[in-house]
Amino acid sequence: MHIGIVCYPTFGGSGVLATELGKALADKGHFVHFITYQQPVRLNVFNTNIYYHEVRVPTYPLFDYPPYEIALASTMVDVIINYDLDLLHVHYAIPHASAAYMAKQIVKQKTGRNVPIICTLHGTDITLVGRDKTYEPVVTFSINECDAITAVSENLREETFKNFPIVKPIEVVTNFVDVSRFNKKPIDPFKKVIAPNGEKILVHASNFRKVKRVNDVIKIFSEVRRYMPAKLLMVGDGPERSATEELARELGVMDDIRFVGKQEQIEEILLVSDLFLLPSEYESFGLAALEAMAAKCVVISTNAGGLPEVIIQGKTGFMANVGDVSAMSEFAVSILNNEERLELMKEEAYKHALKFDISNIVPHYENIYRRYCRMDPCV
Ligand code: GMT
Repeated sequence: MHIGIVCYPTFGGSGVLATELGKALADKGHFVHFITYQQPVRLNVFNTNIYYHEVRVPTYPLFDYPPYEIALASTMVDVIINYDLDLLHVHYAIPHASAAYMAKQIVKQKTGRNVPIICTLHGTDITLVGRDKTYEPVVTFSINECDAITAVSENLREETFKNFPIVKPIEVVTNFVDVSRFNKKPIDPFKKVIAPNGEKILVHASNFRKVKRVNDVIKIFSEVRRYMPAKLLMVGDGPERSATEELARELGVMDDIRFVGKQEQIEEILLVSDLFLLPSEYESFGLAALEAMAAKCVVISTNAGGLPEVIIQGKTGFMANVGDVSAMSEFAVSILNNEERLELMKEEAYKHALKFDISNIVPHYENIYRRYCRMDPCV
């Protein structure tokens, strides 16, 4: 098949997922065309089946806000027609679903072809941004105009129906992970640099937005430090970073924390870590938690959104109510003090991650594509 993938090119979960999907589809022989404003960060491989089409947004002194959506729709039209795409798969509804609707109408008028649009809802496009009155009518309309809609968890599917008058079915296709990428030996010298005296290593990775409650990560770590020597790695960057650093200084734990910024090789970090902290206000799924599990990290998180669909309480990790720092800290201390149980849970986390392996999930997307494709069976 000739597949167009539209996504954000950044470290955010939706962009990571879309890029990994495109790479997997290309490995299976499909021709994959990424359409976005920058080379996606995880698109770090050479594959002759992968194309990248950059959306250029020409500026003009009149534009305080350059019209990205129009530039995106025009690029979609160009790629659909010139590369004879079978379908367009857009990730994150805003503004990709409405741009795709526009592109579809233009292609229909120009060529008579009806190009199927598949839209995957990822989380904040529904639970945060999309619900804003400023966007809601366009989001609802454009999602309803898609040929197929998918959500990354049962929870997100329910949230979508609860918050938007969607009149079409939504299929759940969960996030996935390429477990083989995480199934490696940890780099010992790297571990020694971070924890020279064999301290336990905790890690958090996110875009440091409010929804991630990054301050709770620092509070949990500060509690753990009261009971044992430990190190914390903070991966990523975003608006809450400086306030979080400030809190770490206030609590006197900054010397044991490293803010390492955005990292492409997240697996190297996860592989040397013991616990992954994710105290989010909401996660539609929690791809970061799944990647941690694939690297044999025990996850301590909230029970918000779709996280209970990913973590098995007491077996692969531990979940508490949003803001319950003391429950999450208590669990962290108790598991880090129990080497045997820690090792057991790491193995269980890995085993559970295998259920979400790329090989199990990508065929679901291919089945959806085939359903809407011109040819049957699609090639
Ligand atoms: O977590 C973020 O804020 C980034 C966001 C995105 O769309 O890039 O992630 C969302 O999509 C991921 C991939 O489907 C999910 O695993 C994350 O749970 C979800 N984030 C939220 O719902 C907050």
